[in-house]
Amino acid sequence: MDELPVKAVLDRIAGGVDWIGLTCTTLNYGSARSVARAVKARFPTVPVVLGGPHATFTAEQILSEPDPVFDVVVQGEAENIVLPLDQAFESRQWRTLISDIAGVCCRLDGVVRSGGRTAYVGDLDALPFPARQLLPMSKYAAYQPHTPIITSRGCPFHCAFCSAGQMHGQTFRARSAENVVDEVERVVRVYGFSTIHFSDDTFSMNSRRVRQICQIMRARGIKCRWLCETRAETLTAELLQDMAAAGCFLVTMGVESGCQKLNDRSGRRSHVGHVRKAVQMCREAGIESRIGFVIGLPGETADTLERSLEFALDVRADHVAFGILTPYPGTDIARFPEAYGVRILSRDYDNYRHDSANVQVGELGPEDLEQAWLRLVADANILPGEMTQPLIPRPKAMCDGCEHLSRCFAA
Ligand code: B12
Repeated sequence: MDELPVKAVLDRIAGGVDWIGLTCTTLNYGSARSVARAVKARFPTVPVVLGGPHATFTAEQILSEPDPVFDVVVQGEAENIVLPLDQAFESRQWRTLISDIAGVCCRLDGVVRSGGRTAYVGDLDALPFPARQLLPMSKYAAYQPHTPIITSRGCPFHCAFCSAGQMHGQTFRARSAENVVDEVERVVRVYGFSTIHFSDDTFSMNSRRVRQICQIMRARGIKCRWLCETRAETLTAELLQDMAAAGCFLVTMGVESGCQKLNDRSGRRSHVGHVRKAVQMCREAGIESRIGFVIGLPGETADTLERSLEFALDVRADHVAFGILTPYPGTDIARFPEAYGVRILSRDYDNYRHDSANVQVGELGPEDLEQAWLRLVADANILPGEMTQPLIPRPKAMCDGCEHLSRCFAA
């Protein structure tokens, strides 16, 4: 949120640090690398560690780059590995000390060695809440009224375009309702946020837990609004009524394609009929709905694109979002593109953006997909009064010469 120029970051590091940790998704890997390069140039002996979903699936590739700027890549969840890493970095022999830790990928004697994956955190309630006190929270609160809270990890589904299950495992692990509401209460009462974004992949995977969360929020008289992301088939009319009574104002669900066959082919294991029903139930409960589509799923044709548009217009959700298929590392589409009839045109992650395509899907090339995206966005938007601004501002392209560390919102 500070949007610090790289120089300011370097000045902070000059205050003295033992090691540097960076996170990134695929889209901002380039920014993470630029920062790491600047750090290495000025502080060559400070170990620089990269983690996160992109790093987890491309660790060996990252450390094999010519002129590598990262010393270590952590593969998987980090909570149980940060302390051993920290202790090892106190020693000059840290490379040898860390090379046997599960989840550490590093270079030892010029050879890249991967220690596999970290163990998943078993008891999420045992983790402390995010250390918001270390961040300029008043700036976040001034920028937008909502803040994210993650209440679960792991996804039992295996959609070909998503890596969540591979990243956090296929077993759903959730924090208890009390623990979740404790964090909500702190965020509302201490930091003054009025809106919570439950950013879980599938917030209502366990409906009993969500009911408990709602009940405890009401019992404690917590005054806030909230939104969540989930799968349509996990919702019922009763659950949505409970959620509305506890402050839920928006539910986001994936449709992916209006053509069920495409969803089946991507292993989506959810029916478009569920979404139609869930949107209706949301409306009856007084909750807005937002549905998301992926353009360019395996099997996509001009005809299936029309089906998605028809579905988007017909189902009458309050918000509609379209994204272009991106073969993120770790997804089945990135690993086995031929099996899905997809050709990946670039594995250079600097070319990956949320608004452009780098895949050929059957007859549809990147330009076809980009044009389809523009047309569907425009056509879906013409519904009078149905579309509103996205809740989270869309990042603009990095402005020329911009030194900001994250994608620039100011342009
Ligand atoms: C909340 C969320 C968002 C939020 C905030 C993003 C953020 N940067 O935190 C918003 C809505 C802004 C967002 C946007 C996007 N997101 Co998003 N998002 C998520 C979501 C649902 C939860 C992230 C989270 O907090 N997870 C919980 C924590 C505990 O897990 P974690 O982040 O992986 O971190 C753990 C480890 O990775 C590791 N770790 C992470 N960083 C570091 C650093 C160090 C030094 C170490 C040692 C370890 C380490 O330890 C952590 C604790 O265990 C994930 C899905 C998921 N279930 O993770 C997708 C996910 C991260 N998003 C994804 C994508 C694709 C996007 C977008 C590109 C979507 C789009 N088309 O615009 C944008 C990109 C934004 C950007 N520029 O980075 C993908 C990333 C895939 C990839 N290879 O990059 C994911 C994995 C979803 C998916 N199913 O594929 N997203």
